[in-house]
Amino acid sequence: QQSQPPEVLRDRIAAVLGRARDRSILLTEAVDDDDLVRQHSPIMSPLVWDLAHVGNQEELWLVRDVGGREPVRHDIDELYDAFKHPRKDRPALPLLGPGEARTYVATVRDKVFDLLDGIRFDGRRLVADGFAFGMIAQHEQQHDETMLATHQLRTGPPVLSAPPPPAAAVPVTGEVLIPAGPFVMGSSTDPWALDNERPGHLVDLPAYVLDAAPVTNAEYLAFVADGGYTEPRWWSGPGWRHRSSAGLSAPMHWRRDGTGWGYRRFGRFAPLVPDEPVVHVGYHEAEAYAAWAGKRLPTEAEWEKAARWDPVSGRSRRYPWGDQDPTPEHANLGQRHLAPAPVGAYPAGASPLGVHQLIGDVWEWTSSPFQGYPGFTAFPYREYSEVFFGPDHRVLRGGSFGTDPVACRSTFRNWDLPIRRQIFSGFRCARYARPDEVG
Ligand code: AVJ
Ligand code: FE
Repeated sequence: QQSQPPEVLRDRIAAVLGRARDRSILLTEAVDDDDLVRQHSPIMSPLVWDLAHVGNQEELWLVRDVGGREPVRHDIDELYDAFKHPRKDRPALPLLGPGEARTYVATVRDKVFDLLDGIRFDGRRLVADGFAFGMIAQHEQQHDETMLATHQLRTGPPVLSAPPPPAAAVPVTGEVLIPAGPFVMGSSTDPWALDNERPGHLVDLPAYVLDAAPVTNAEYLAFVADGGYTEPRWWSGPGWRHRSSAGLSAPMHWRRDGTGWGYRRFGRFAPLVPDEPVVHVGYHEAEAYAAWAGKRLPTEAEWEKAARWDPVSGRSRRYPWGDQDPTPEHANLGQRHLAPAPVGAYPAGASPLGVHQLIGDVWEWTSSPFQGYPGFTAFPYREYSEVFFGPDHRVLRGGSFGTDPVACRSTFRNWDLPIRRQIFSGFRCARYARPDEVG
């Protein structure tokens, strides 16, 4: 990507920071102060922790590091260091209260806009192309998505609302053959790509077949109805042990009543929409479904090639549809809707080979453990990615309806533990191409 004139970059930074803050405010003003300081699940922070943590990271990286300014609240760094206190312990900490947290984040933001005014986007790598500002906007949006997941976990009457996602516009079924050959995975040139997306490198893949769309509720329900959760042969050893100890029998938030299956979504109960991608499944469940279907999960390289590789030019692009930023016609992103859209709702977002809804709707589990690419170097801090490398975490790709476009592109890598399902996670299946299919 080309460098932009500084005034264009400054406006873009102001826009993405502003959009993130509008969302943080929306998510934290939707509930009362009691609710903000309460822990809705032991695996989530109180919303007020996320809010002040977002401000603290912004203070550390932009106010102090980039701007060289005096600390705003040096005394609270330790409280908002995610590595110092596990989520379950956060409610007992002497956290900033709701009013203090709001004042704090606003004070930090004022200083950031002040220093943004006079900045030159050159010299240090942290500042070049506005990287640190992009990183902080992505960080706030990632926490906004986490706060949205906390909203989904809270009980009580609904406080969030949004128009329903668009209906299916085209039929999308079956699988797509991705021909053998190399493609560029990751990026060394995307200015706001995070450290774990770098460097760009060639990956050569044999031909494979990928589902044209994420697995839907109707498809997943067939697995449930076929006894998928009571049949150990579909599950890995650790998957079956977790299924048994946690007593899993369906995706998180699913409920069965007299008339059939439905889900509780942001405080409302609704019948399952059959052609909507399944959401709130863990890696173990995705893997078991794929085995039941006679398939497997894609590797992250397979997922990324389908989402970037242009068969005409051979080039890797930023999104399945090309290099243009996502619009509401391309993908279900940015919490515009509070649900994934049915399969076929985004024909404009399909890849040239006809793979749909790779971006938005649901994060997609891949079979890949989270690792650094060849030549990886942590930047600017090891605790963003490097400390999570290893076999414990699996990579998720593509973003969900709760992911902002600034934190979503075909190179973006998310990761989580295989048991996690409070996130907006779904999946699609893959398989190796048969010789007769490759031709
Ligand atoms: C990339 C979503 C796994 O929320 O744990 C936020 C992002 N890192 N603050 C997370 C993150 C530091 C991270 N994920
Ligand atoms: Fe964080």
